[in-house]
Amino acid sequence: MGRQETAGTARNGDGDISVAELQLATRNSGMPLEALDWAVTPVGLHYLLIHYDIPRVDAATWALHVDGRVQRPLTLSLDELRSRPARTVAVTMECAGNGRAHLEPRPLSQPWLVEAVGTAEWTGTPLRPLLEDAGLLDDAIEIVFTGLDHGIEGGVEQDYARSLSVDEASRDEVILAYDMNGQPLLPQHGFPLRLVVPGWYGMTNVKWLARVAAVAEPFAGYQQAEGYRFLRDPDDDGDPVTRMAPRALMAPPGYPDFMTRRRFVALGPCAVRGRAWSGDAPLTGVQVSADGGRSWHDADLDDADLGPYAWRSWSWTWDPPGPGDYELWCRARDAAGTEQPDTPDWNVKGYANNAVQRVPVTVG
Ligand SMILES: Nc1nc2c(c(=O)[nH]1)N[C@H]1C(S)=C(S)[C@@H](COP(=O)(O)O)O[C@H]1N2
Ligand SMILES: [Mo]
Repeated sequence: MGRQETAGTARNGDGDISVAELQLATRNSGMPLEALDWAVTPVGLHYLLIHYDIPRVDAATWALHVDGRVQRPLTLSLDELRSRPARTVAVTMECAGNGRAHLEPRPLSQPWLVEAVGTAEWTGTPLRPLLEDAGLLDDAIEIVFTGLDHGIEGGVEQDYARSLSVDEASRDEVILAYDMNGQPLLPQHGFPLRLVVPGWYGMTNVKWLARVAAVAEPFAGYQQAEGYRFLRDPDDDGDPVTRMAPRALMAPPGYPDFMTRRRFVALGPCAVRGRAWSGDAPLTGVQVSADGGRSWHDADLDDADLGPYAWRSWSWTWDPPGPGDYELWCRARDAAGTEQPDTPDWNVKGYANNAVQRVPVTVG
């Protein structure tokens, strides 16, 4: 590392990935795009994003504290949480930094291309009844969720923590999850307990949860007030990052070249498949282009089998006019009228870049 770099505070305009970025990229793995073939991502293929270190937690001594502006502070063991009413929700989770490495200049942080996504069946206990048992005081406006992991970011030493408004935290689908795809959470996914907020970008889903606290003031912690905001310039306050923008991804067809990952397919009709989601509004369509966005074709979109919070599969048959080099593009749109842009919308920290995926393919 030639110079000291701090994630999210510096920019790299020269196009080269630095050792500091590589160091993040080797810890935080993406979902290999061929795993789009699974409706529910096998746990080991789900993407990972860990800001600091993975805490080692002893479930026998761990407890969740529910306190702050409540009438009755609660302390719950993992067994007590598991004996409460349970709910399973299929959720597509995507890191807010997905797409960051395609931005120019590239914001310095985890350099995702498009692979920071996965879908899991999370089982846990709904949060709202727990807040009701604790009894929120009238002045409670937000709930702060704090993890056991600790580090320094933007010069601030902190426990990883995020907040939600009482209204958002009280939605039916918000759960405290202890199982992922029917198995106890793995250490890297937040064992023994994590928050799951369907529809929101990944940062909301606090792992290694230790404390749920009601507060009477807007939470001003780093991950709320400094991180995860859309900034046009570094001095901006910016709007908070919240729900996932629409995105379609394709499982690249054919087979890859090892180094470039360019795809090779035989001449003839080619099935192009993928999955698409939006955290803002229901999906209304997916389109594919094989000519650099000049013409678009409607893909078939499957039923929302996994429920409203998970991706849907799509497919389209491509009949290339002849041998040669092509680029396949895909894009999703949702009922809020949002469609993926051809080119990225740049912001200082590189969030929510949902520009269309481009897959180079050679037809032979
Ligand atoms: N405590 C804690 N929770 C966390 C994080 C973290 O670093 N610490 N990373 C967040 C981010 S940025 C993302 S994208 C998701 C990733 O969840 P996963 O690793 O299970 O896919 O967890 C979120 N929850
Ligand atoms: Mo993230």
